[in-house]
Amino acid sequence: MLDQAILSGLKEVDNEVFDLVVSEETRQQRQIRLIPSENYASCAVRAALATSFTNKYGEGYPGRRYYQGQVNTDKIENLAIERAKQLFGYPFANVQALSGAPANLAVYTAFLKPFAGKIMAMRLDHGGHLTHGSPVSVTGAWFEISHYGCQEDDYLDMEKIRAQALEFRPDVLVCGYTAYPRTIDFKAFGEIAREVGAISLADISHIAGLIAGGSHPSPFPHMDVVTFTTHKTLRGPRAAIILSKDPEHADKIDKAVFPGLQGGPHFNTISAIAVALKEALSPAFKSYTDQVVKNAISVADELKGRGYHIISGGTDNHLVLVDVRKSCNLPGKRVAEALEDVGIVCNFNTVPNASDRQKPLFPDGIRLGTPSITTRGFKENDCRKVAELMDRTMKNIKAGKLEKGESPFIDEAIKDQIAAEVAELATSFPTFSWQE
Ligand code: DSN
Repeated sequence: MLDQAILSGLKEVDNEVFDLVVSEETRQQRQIRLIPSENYASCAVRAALATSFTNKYGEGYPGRRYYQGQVNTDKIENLAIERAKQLFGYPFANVQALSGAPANLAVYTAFLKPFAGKIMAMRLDHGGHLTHGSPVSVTGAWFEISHYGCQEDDYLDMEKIRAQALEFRPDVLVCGYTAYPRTIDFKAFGEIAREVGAISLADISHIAGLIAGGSHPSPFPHMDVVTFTTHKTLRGPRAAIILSKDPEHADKIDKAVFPGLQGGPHFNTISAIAVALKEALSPAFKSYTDQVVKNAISVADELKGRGYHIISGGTDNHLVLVDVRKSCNLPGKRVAEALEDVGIVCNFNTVPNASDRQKPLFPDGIRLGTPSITTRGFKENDCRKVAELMDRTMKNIKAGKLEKGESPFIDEAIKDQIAAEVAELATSFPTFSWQE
């Protein structure tokens, strides 16, 4: 729960906001949250977000500011930088980018000529990100893009990616994904980038926590630059970090972040990053990340055993993609909405090798992740129970066209029964639990 002193201060001033905070807190306790990019930050991280560091301006970098009064802000930023370097092994870290999209834009700004640079990255519907050159993002409008995708077995083929890179000759080669359940071969990506003279960029937003805990191989020393949000598996505040290993690269990145793209950094957020990184350096964090992966494997195995089509046949990380069109002839959106109706919150999501009916807003799949439930203390058996509740829900969803306002459920009593079991399971766990 939030610090009671902060909450009571809020209640006195603004009841409307207070009520929404309490309502959201309750939702997060009562639901089983399977969105792989979400988590529960610790009380310490959230306390750091609410301090007087929010009152301070400080354009520039430690020791080189455009504002006076930096006696504490320089120390807090240096602390976050040192912990990021220690955790990920890179010699340079920028902790000012406001979130993942601005962090990626800063890297492109640092290394690409405006309207002339070339980026090669994963296509959005196979698990890339908007900022990896999607046409609806400025990264797709401002730069020349070549997208790669998964093969028929849903895995990446590094030889094909190499051949494409040799032909396209990107300035920046991007790996790192929002919906790829398998291990990323950073060594191979780094080698291809060096062969074609590109900067190698790993956007590890989804798996930063797993890498920090040693549950996924590290991009160091293979990738030149690494970006990541700090609030996903890493379990910090909503922010981003950019790592690099060459001093010239680090200088270009710093200049791109400030003054290139941003003004004053958010020191309350930077202090919360520092806290999250300290937590991630602890042995308990490694137990958490190992359990995240074990839990994801349990969800995948249980659903697979119940006949569901799991993309790539399983998972090596925190997420599971299910092709529900192939599994039960249902659209992803209807499944995600019905699951939310029983208290299980996931994403409807595009999947590779989908039917020709798949569209971004009407995809064939759902995306599940285990970081949040692992933070709560769920273990493999609990995850198998979650998969069983999902299976019962999906078997109770109507196929075919629904009339406007028509319930997607075949039997409302079954839906109510599942919803009660979901609430009981969810509330039997705290929202945050350190585990040894
Ligand atoms: N929003 C992130 C995700 O959910 O994967 C990507 O930015």
